[in-house]
Amino acid sequence: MSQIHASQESLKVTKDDIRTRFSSAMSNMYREEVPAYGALLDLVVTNNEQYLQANNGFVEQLKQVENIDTLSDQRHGAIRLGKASELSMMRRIFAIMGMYPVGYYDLSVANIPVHSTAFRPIASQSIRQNPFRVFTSLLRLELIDDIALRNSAQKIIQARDIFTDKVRELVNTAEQNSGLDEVQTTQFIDAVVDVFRWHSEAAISSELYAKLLAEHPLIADVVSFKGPHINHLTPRVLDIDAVQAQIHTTGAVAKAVIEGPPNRNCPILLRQTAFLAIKESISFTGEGDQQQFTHAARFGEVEQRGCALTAKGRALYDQLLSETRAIARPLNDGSNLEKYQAQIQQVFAQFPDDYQQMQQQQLGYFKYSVCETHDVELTKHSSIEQLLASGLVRIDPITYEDFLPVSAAGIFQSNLGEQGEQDFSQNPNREQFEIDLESSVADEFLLYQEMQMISIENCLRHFNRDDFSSM
Ligand code: OOG
Ligand code: NI
Repeated sequence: MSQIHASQESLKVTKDDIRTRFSSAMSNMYREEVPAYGALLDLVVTNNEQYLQANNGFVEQLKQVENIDTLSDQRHGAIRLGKASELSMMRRIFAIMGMYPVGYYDLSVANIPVHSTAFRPIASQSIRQNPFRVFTSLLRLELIDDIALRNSAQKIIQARDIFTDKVRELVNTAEQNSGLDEVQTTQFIDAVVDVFRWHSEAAISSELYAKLLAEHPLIADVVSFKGPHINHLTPRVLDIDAVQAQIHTTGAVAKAVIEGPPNRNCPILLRQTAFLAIKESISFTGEGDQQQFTHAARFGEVEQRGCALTAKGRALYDQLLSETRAIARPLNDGSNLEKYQAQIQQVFAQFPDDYQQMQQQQLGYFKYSVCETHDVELTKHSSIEQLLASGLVRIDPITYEDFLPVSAAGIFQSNLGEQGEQDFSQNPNREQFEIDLESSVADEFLLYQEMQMISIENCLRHFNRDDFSSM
């Protein structure tokens, strides 16, 4: 009793700090385990420094919405889980770091038997402090046609426990005491990083591994191991085209095409590229099972983030992307890269490449803020549009914090080594996902809309308050 009391009173580490420490602990672990990722990080730091030095206007804009000093520390990661109890436990773990499920992604559209969400901070202040996100997928065994294989996979997953007692104990402690103190935080981060470590021994026989691999490499990746190894980490870059051209200097092989929108003056949503998964030798359980396989799962990625789009803007993006892909779909071997790039540039010319137009046409979400210098005579009760037009208020794009299903599918596929045509039969099951998660997933559009609304209200309050004399 007295022990519980003592820990309740000790100083709590904030969720934002736990997330930041966790993100950097994961990065250190991954850097040690996947050397090309370390080389990629170095490349990104240099690229970002050069870009910021050469683009002063951009620095000003970015400062309005983000913490410029930690740009090169910002990243996301991805994991793949096998069963509902793993997903709901992961939700509890991430909540301790201030990361909550946002969005539902159905990857079955790209013939990948998973559905996913992204755990991420939600409040503007928390995002500004550290936007670390984890793209989290749950395997959908029901999409395996071969019933015998489905049953064996299910048995293995049902029997496994990817969490240690220490993790469970600390999660319970955090939930009961509304947080963790300094000592507990260190233990928690160590214990959770261990969950995401790579295991070079598979937890199954080579015979079953081969069967799972033949069914789908992703199924083999989820079912075969003791834990859900982090399969990539992704630092943020400001000029992804420049980084793509240099990925080969890390010693790894770059993915052929950058996913997402084309290069623009006003970046939107998310552009991503990666180096292909490294091939790691694995051993198997069972007397005398000497079979050797190399497993391709772990890779490195970079992302360039731009303006979050409204539902209208997103519909336009989706429409233009389908138009492009109806004419040229990017092949993993890069053989049609030039044709695809020319095509996407041409089709996306229909998407205004200008923040003012994007704001006027309600295609993007913006943060409104009061300009520091203003000598125009103030009028009470002016609307936000009037304040904007008179230059008293500025707009800056709100950064997109989420993911894109078609891009995610491209990332999955380039790293699973699949070359074939995609089977786009949609099969979403958000309801089941939320049951398994034991929570609903937040609607990304509502979150951005709220951020925009709050910024507008702050401006209106600033200019339209009754007490003008004190300004
Ligand atoms: C996740 C791929 C999705 C992204 O950046 O779109 C992703 C995975 O391969 O498990 O991380
Ligand atoms: Ni990713």
